[in-house]
Amino acid sequence: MKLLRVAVTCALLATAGATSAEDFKAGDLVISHPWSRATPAGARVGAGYLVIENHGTLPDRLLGGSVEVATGFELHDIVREGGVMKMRQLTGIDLPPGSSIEAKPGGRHIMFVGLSHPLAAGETVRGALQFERAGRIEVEFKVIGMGAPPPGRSD
Ligand SMILES: [Cu+2]
Repeated sequence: MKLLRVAVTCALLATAGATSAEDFKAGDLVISHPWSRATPAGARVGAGYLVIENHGTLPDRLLGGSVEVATGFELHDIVREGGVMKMRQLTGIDLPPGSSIEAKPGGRHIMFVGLSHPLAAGETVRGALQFERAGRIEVEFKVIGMGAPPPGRSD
């Protein structure tokens, strides 16, 4: 029954989001549900989350990207250092053939550094991801409210 409930939830979400493209495809890569969270006034950084699947037979690698609302775009991981959780910048994220990676709160994520304005719920952040093999893929991050549940899968 759990599976059924998940399927129903997904159908509802899909209907609710029917007006905005949530999947971005290029070659063998599928990028699902890019999203971001609203930021408090004065915030200089925001975070981006998404799922990337590599359906191909060759490896690829996410190298970075850009967004219109910030001067910097960084890939981060969260690591424990002496009992303290810290963000660490990554030079890339590997996408082996057939793999799927998820950037999500508490784990790997994208950091928008030097925001030109605080991100507001309902806003769309336009940008692009840069891959080693697939090249540049344009995406849109949907900004949700500070307490809103993330879109897409939640496993
Ligand atoms: Cu970060």
